[in-house]
Amino acid sequence: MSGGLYSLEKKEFDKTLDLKSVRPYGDTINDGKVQVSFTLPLEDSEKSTEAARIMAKKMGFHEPDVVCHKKLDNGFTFYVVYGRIAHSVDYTSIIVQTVDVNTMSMDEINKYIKDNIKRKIVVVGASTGSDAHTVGIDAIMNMKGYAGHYGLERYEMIEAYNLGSQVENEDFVKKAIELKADVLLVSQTVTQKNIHIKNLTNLVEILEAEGIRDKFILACGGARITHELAKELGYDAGFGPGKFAEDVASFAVTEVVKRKLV
Ligand code: B12
Repeated sequence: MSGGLYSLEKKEFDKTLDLKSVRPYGDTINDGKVQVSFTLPLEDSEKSTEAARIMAKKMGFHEPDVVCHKKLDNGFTFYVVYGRIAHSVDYTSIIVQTVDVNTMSMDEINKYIKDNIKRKIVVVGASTGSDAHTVGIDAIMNMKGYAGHYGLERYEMIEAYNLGSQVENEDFVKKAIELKADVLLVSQTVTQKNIHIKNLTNLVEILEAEGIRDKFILACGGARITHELAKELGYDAGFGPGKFAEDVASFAVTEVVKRKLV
Protein backbone atom coordinates (compact mmCIF):
# COMPACT_ATOMS: atom_id res chain seq x y z
CA MET A 1 0.00 0.00 0.00
CA SER A 2 1.31 3.40 -0.83
CA GLY A 3 0.18 6.93 0.00
CA GLY A 4 -2.87 7.43 2.25
CA LEU A 5 -2.53 7.33 6.01
CA TYR A 6 0.93 5.76 6.01
CA SER A 7 2.62 8.55 4.07
CA LEU A 8 0.73 11.18 6.07
CA GLU A 9 2.05 9.69 9.32
CA LYS A 10 5.53 9.43 7.91
CA LYS A 11 5.48 13.02 6.81
CA GLU A 12 3.92 14.56 9.93
CA PHE A 13 5.40 12.61 12.82
CA ASP A 14 9.01 13.38 13.45
CA LYS A 15 10.59 10.42 15.22
CA THR A 16 14.19 11.61 15.19
CA LEU A 17 15.73 11.85 18.63
CA ASP A 18 18.63 14.27 18.25
CA LEU A 19 20.57 14.41 21.52
CA LYS A 20 22.11 17.71 20.45
CA SER A 21 18.66 19.24 20.26
CA VAL A 22 16.29 17.59 22.75
CA ARG A 23 12.81 19.11 23.01
CA PRO A 24 9.99 18.43 25.47
CA TYR A 25 7.78 15.47 24.54
CA GLY A 26 3.98 15.68 24.57
CA ASP A 27 2.48 13.34 21.97
CA THR A 28 5.35 12.88 19.52
CA ILE A 29 9.12 13.30 19.54
CA ASN A 30 10.20 16.93 19.04
CA ASP A 31 6.72 18.42 19.38
CA GLY A 32 7.98 20.68 22.20
CA LYS A 33 4.74 20.36 24.17
CA VAL A 34 4.85 21.70 27.74
CA GLN A 35 2.35 22.17 30.55
CA VAL A 36 2.55 24.91 33.18
CA SER A 37 0.30 25.95 36.02
CA PHE A 38 -0.05 29.29 37.76
CA THR A 39 -2.49 31.46 39.64
CA LEU A 40 -3.69 34.93 38.68
CA PRO A 41 -5.21 37.33 41.19
CA LEU A 42 -8.37 37.59 39.05
CA GLU A 43 -11.94 36.26 39.17
CA ASP A 44 -12.54 33.18 36.96
CA SER A 45 -14.07 34.51 33.71
CA GLU A 46 -13.62 34.36 29.95
CA LYS A 47 -11.61 37.56 30.14
CA SER A 48 -9.21 36.23 32.81
CA THR A 49 -8.83 32.96 30.85
CA GLU A 50 -7.68 35.09 27.92
CA ALA A 51 -5.29 36.88 30.32
CA ALA A 52 -3.80 33.47 31.22
CA ARG A 53 -3.41 32.61 27.52
CA ILE A 54 -1.63 35.91 26.83
CA MET A 55 0.60 35.31 29.86
CA ALA A 56 1.58 31.91 28.42
CA LYS A 57 2.36 33.52 25.04
CA LYS A 58 4.62 36.00 26.84
CA MET A 59 6.37 33.03 28.49
CA GLY A 60 7.26 31.84 24.99
CA PHE A 61 4.45 29.34 24.38
CA HIS A 62 3.24 28.88 20.80
CA GLU A 63 -0.48 28.09 20.40
CA PRO A 64 -1.21 27.94 24.14
CA ASP A 65 -4.46 26.34 25.31
CA VAL A 66 -5.85 27.10 28.76
CA VAL A 67 -6.94 23.54 29.53
CA CYS A 68 -8.07 24.21 33.10
CA HIS A 69 -9.27 27.27 35.00
CA LYS A 70 -10.57 26.85 38.54
CA LYS A 71 -11.56 29.39 41.16
CA LEU A 72 -9.24 29.11 44.18
CA ASP A 73 -10.91 31.82 46.26
CA ASN A 74 -12.61 35.13 45.70
CA GLY A 75 -10.42 37.03 43.24
CA PHE A 76 -7.97 34.13 42.60
CA THR A 77 -8.01 31.61 39.73
CA PHE A 78 -5.72 28.66 39.04
CA TYR A 79 -4.79 27.88 35.41
CA VAL A 80 -3.20 24.98 33.60
CA VAL A 81 -1.88 25.88 30.14
CA TYR A 82 -0.67 23.45 27.49
CA GLY A 83 1.38 24.64 24.54
CA ARG A 84 4.49 24.30 22.42
CA ILE A 85 7.89 25.83 23.03
CA ALA A 86 10.65 26.19 20.49
CA HIS A 87 13.62 25.73 22.82
CA SER A 88 15.88 22.70 22.85
CA VAL A 89 18.79 21.45 24.95
CA ASP A 90 22.11 20.06 23.77
CA TYR A 91 22.14 16.95 25.95
CA THR A 92 25.61 15.93 24.73
CA SER A 93 27.17 19.07 26.21
CA ILE A 94 25.90 18.53 29.77
CA ILE A 95 28.37 17.45 32.43
CA VAL A 96 27.00 16.65 35.89
CA GLN A 97 29.08 15.55 38.86
CA THR A 98 27.43 12.58 40.55
CA VAL A 99 28.28 10.51 43.59
CA ASP A 100 30.32 7.65 42.22
CA VAL A 101 29.06 4.58 44.07
CA ASN A 102 26.93 1.49 43.46
CA THR A 103 23.98 1.75 45.82
CA MET A 104 23.61 -1.39 47.93
CA SER A 105 20.53 -2.62 49.79
CA MET A 106 20.26 -2.34 53.59
CA ASP A 107 21.23 -6.03 53.98
CA GLU A 108 24.19 -5.67 51.63
CA ILE A 109 25.39 -2.59 53.52
CA ASN A 110 25.19 -4.42 56.86
CA LYS A 111 27.15 -7.32 55.37
CA TYR A 112 29.70 -4.95 53.82
CA ILE A 113 30.30 -3.35 57.23
CA LYS A 114 30.60 -6.76 58.96
CA ASP A 115 33.04 -8.04 56.33
CA ASN A 116 35.15 -4.93 55.83
CA ILE A 117 34.88 -2.73 58.92
CA LYS A 118 34.11 -5.38 61.53
CA ARG A 119 32.40 -2.98 63.94
CA LYS A 120 29.36 -0.74 63.88
CA ILE A 121 29.90 2.61 62.22
CA VAL A 122 28.69 5.76 63.97
CA VAL A 123 26.65 8.29 62.00
CA VAL A 124 25.69 11.65 63.47
CA GLY A 125 23.23 13.86 61.60
CA ALA A 126 21.39 17.14 62.03
CA SER A 127 19.74 20.03 60.31
CA THR A 128 22.18 22.74 61.28
CA GLY A 129 22.26 26.47 61.95
CA SER A 130 18.95 28.28 61.82
CA ASP A 131 17.33 25.61 59.63
CA ALA A 132 14.20 24.16 61.29
CA HIS A 133 13.34 21.62 58.56
CA THR A 134 13.61 18.08 59.89
CA VAL A 135 11.80 15.99 57.29
CA GLY A 136 14.87 15.60 55.04
CA ILE A 137 17.27 14.41 57.75
CA ASP A 138 14.48 12.25 59.27
CA ALA A 139 13.93 10.65 55.86
CA ILE A 140 17.54 9.54 55.86
CA MET A 141 17.93 8.63 59.53
CA ASN A 142 14.61 7.69 61.16
CA MET A 143 13.81 4.04 61.81
CA LYS A 144 10.73 4.09 59.58
CA GLY A 145 12.54 5.91 56.79
CA TYR A 146 10.86 7.51 53.80
CA ALA A 147 8.99 6.37 50.69
CA GLY A 148 9.58 2.70 51.48
CA HIS A 149 13.29 3.11 52.26
CA TYR A 150 14.25 2.39 55.87
CA GLY A 151 16.39 5.02 57.59
CA LEU A 152 19.82 4.45 59.11
CA GLU A 153 18.42 3.80 62.60
CA ARG A 154 17.08 0.53 61.19
CA TYR A 155 20.53 -0.69 60.06
CA GLU A 156 21.95 -3.37 62.33
CA MET A 157 25.56 -2.27 61.74
CA ILE A 158 24.98 1.49 62.02
CA GLU A 159 24.71 3.45 65.24
CA ALA A 160 22.70 6.46 64.12
CA TYR A 161 22.25 9.67 66.12
CA ASN A 162 19.78 12.20 64.74
CA LEU A 163 20.29 15.44 66.66
CA GLY A 164 17.25 17.15 65.09
CA SER A 165 17.11 20.69 63.74
CA GLN A 166 18.59 24.10 64.53
CA VAL A 167 21.76 22.50 65.85
CA GLU A 168 24.64 24.96 66.03
CA ASN A 169 27.74 23.84 64.15
CA GLU A 170 29.87 24.06 67.31
CA ASP A 171 27.46 21.77 69.20
CA PHE A 172 27.29 19.42 66.22
CA VAL A 173 31.09 19.05 66.18
CA LYS A 174 31.24 18.60 69.96
CA LYS A 175 28.68 15.79 69.78
CA ALA A 176 30.48 14.18 66.82
CA ILE A 177 33.71 14.04 68.84
CA GLU A 178 31.92 12.77 71.96
CA LEU A 179 30.16 9.99 70.02
CA LYS A 180 33.32 9.10 68.06
CA ALA A 181 31.48 9.59 64.79
CA ASP A 182 32.72 8.12 61.52
CA VAL A 183 30.18 9.93 59.36
CA LEU A 184 28.62 13.38 59.67
CA LEU A 185 25.36 14.15 57.85
CA VAL A 186 24.09 17.70 57.48
CA SER A 187 20.72 18.72 56.10
CA GLN A 188 20.04 22.19 54.71
CA THR A 189 16.68 23.18 53.29
CA VAL A 190 16.49 26.96 53.48
CA THR A 191 18.62 28.63 50.81
CA GLN A 192 17.31 32.19 51.15
CA LYS A 193 20.17 34.69 51.10
CA ASN A 194 22.52 31.71 50.63
CA ILE A 195 22.20 30.81 54.31
CA HIS A 196 22.91 27.16 53.43
CA ILE A 197 26.27 28.10 51.91
CA LYS A 198 27.20 30.06 55.04
CA ASN A 199 26.12 27.24 57.39
CA LEU A 200 27.83 24.51 55.39
CA THR A 201 31.05 26.53 54.98
CA ASN A 202 31.14 27.42 58.66
CA LEU A 203 31.01 23.72 59.63
CA VAL A 204 33.95 22.87 57.38
CA GLU A 205 35.90 25.82 58.80
CA ILE A 206 35.31 24.62 62.37
CA LEU A 207 36.40 21.07 61.50
CA GLU A 208 39.51 22.38 59.76
CA ALA A 209 40.37 24.74 62.61
CA GLU A 210 40.16 21.76 65.02
CA GLY A 211 42.36 19.74 62.64
CA ILE A 212 39.74 16.95 62.45
CA ARG A 213 38.19 17.40 59.00
CA ASP A 214 39.89 14.23 57.70
CA LYS A 215 38.58 12.09 60.55
CA PHE A 216 35.04 12.12 59.19
CA ILE A 217 33.14 11.29 56.06
CA LEU A 218 31.22 14.52 55.63
CA ALA A 219 28.04 14.62 53.53
CA CYS A 220 25.23 17.09 53.16
CA GLY A 221 21.79 17.01 51.59
CA GLY A 222 18.64 18.94 50.89
CA ALA A 223 16.25 19.93 48.16
CA ARG A 224 18.71 22.35 46.57
CA ILE A 225 21.95 20.51 47.32
CA THR A 226 23.89 18.98 44.45
CA HIS A 227 26.98 16.81 44.63
CA GLU A 228 28.85 19.51 42.71
CA LEU A 229 27.96 22.21 45.25
CA ALA A 230 28.85 19.91 48.16
CA LYS A 231 32.29 19.19 46.69
CA GLU A 232 32.86 22.88 46.08
CA LEU A 233 32.14 23.58 49.75
CA GLY A 234 34.58 20.94 51.00
CA TYR A 235 32.17 18.03 51.57
CA ASP A 236 32.78 14.49 50.42
CA ALA A 237 29.32 14.18 48.86
CA GLY A 238 25.98 15.90 48.40
CA PHE A 239 22.54 14.31 48.04
CA GLY A 240 19.32 15.88 46.75
CA PRO A 241 15.72 14.76 46.25
CA GLY A 242 15.23 11.14 45.25
CA LYS A 243 18.14 9.99 47.40
CA PHE A 244 17.61 7.69 50.36
CA ALA A 245 19.42 6.12 53.31
CA GLU A 246 20.94 3.36 51.20
CA ASP A 247 22.50 5.90 48.80
CA VAL A 248 24.31 7.81 51.53
CA ALA A 249 25.13 4.66 53.53
CA SER A 250 26.63 2.94 50.46
CA PHE A 251 28.79 5.99 49.82
CA ALA A 252 29.80 6.39 53.46
CA VAL A 253 30.80 2.77 54.15
CA THR A 254 32.81 2.36 50.96
CA GLU A 255 34.51 5.68 51.65
CA VAL A 256 35.35 4.66 55.25
CA VAL A 257 37.10 1.58 53.85
CA LYS A 258 38.75 3.43 50.94
CA ARG A 259 40.17 6.08 53.26
CA LYS A 260 41.19 3.50 55.87
CA LEU A 261 39.28 5.32 58.62
CA VAL A 262 39.04 2.07 60.61
C1 B12 B 1 7.37 21.20 55.78
C2 B12 B 1 7.96 22.56 55.50
C3 B12 B 1 8.16 23.43 56.58
C4 B12 B 1 7.86 23.03 58.01
C5 B12 B 1 9.04 22.18 58.52
C6 B12 B 1 8.59 21.16 59.54
C7 B12 B 1 9.66 20.18 59.83
N1 B12 B 1 9.59 19.63 60.99
O1 B12 B 1 10.55 19.93 59.02
C8 B12 B 1 7.77 24.43 58.69
C9 B12 B 1 6.35 24.90 58.67
C10 B12 B 1 8.30 24.50 60.13
C11 B12 B 1 8.58 25.28 57.73
C12 B12 B 1 9.15 26.49 58.08
C13 B12 B 1 9.80 27.31 57.18
N2 B12 B 1 9.92 27.14 55.88
CO1 B12 B 1 9.45 25.51 54.99
N3 B12 B 1 8.79 24.15 53.94
C14 B12 B 1 8.27 22.96 54.16
C15 B12 B 1 7.92 22.22 52.85
C16 B12 B 1 6.41 22.33 52.66
C17 B12 B 1 8.31 20.75 52.77
C18 B12 B 1 9.77 20.43 53.06
C19 B12 B 1 9.90 18.95 53.25
O2 B12 B 1 9.64 18.46 54.34
N4 B12 B 1 10.23 18.18 52.17
C20 B12 B 1 10.25 16.71 52.20
C21 B12 B 1 11.71 16.17 52.39
C22 B12 B 1 11.67 14.65 52.49
O3 B12 B 1 12.43 16.54 51.25
P1 B12 B 1 13.93 17.05 51.32
O4 B12 B 1 14.16 17.91 52.50
O5 B12 B 1 14.32 17.57 50.00
O6 B12 B 1 14.75 15.71 51.61
C23 B12 B 1 15.11 14.77 50.63
C24 B12 B 1 16.43 15.09 49.92
O7 B12 B 1 16.67 16.46 49.71
C25 B12 B 1 17.48 14.42 50.77
N5 B12 B 1 18.03 15.09 51.95
C26 B12 B 1 17.58 16.11 52.70
N6 B12 B 1 18.42 16.37 53.69
C27 B12 B 1 19.45 15.48 53.59
C28 B12 B 1 20.60 15.32 54.36
C29 B12 B 1 21.51 14.33 54.01
C30 B12 B 1 22.74 14.15 54.80
C31 B12 B 1 21.24 13.50 52.88
C32 B12 B 1 22.18 12.43 52.54
C33 B12 B 1 20.09 13.68 52.12
C34 B12 B 1 19.21 14.66 52.49
O8 B12 B 1 16.83 13.26 51.22
C35 B12 B 1 15.42 13.47 51.37
C36 B12 B 1 14.71 12.26 50.79
O9 B12 B 1 14.96 12.12 49.43
C37 B12 B 1 8.73 23.06 51.79
C38 B12 B 1 8.07 23.21 50.42
C39 B12 B 1 8.15 21.96 49.61
N7 B12 B 1 7.03 21.51 49.15
O10 B12 B 1 9.24 21.41 49.45
C40 B12 B 1 8.86 24.41 52.47
C41 B12 B 1 10.11 25.28 52.23
C42 B12 B 1 11.32 24.38 52.29
N8 B12 B 1 10.13 26.19 53.37
C43 B12 B 1 10.54 27.34 53.04
C44 B12 B 1 10.64 28.43 53.93
C45 B12 B 1 11.05 29.76 53.33
C46 B12 B 1 10.36 28.29 55.28
C47 B12 B 1 10.43 29.41 56.33
C48 B12 B 1 11.64 30.33 56.24
C49 B12 B 1 9.10 30.17 56.24
C50 B12 B 1 9.04 31.40 57.13
N9 B12 B 1 9.13 32.56 56.50
O11 B12 B 1 8.94 31.26 58.31
C51 B12 B 1 10.44 28.58 57.63
C52 B12 B 1 11.87 28.27 58.01
C53 B12 B 1 12.10 28.23 59.41
C54 B12 B 1 13.53 27.89 59.69
N10 B12 B 1 14.11 28.55 60.65
O12 B12 B 1 14.11 27.03 59.05
C55 B12 B 1 10.89 27.44 51.57
C56 B12 B 1 12.40 27.44 51.36
C57 B12 B 1 12.78 28.41 50.27
C58 B12 B 1 14.25 28.49 50.13
N11 B12 B 1 14.74 28.07 48.98
O13 B12 B 1 14.94 28.89 51.00
C59 B12 B 1 10.13 26.26 50.99
C60 B12 B 1 10.76 25.62 49.72
C61 B12 B 1 8.68 26.73 50.69
C62 B12 B 1 8.64 27.75 49.57
N12 B12 B 1 8.31 27.35 48.36
O14 B12 B 1 8.89 28.90 49.77
N13 B12 B 1 8.65 24.72 56.54
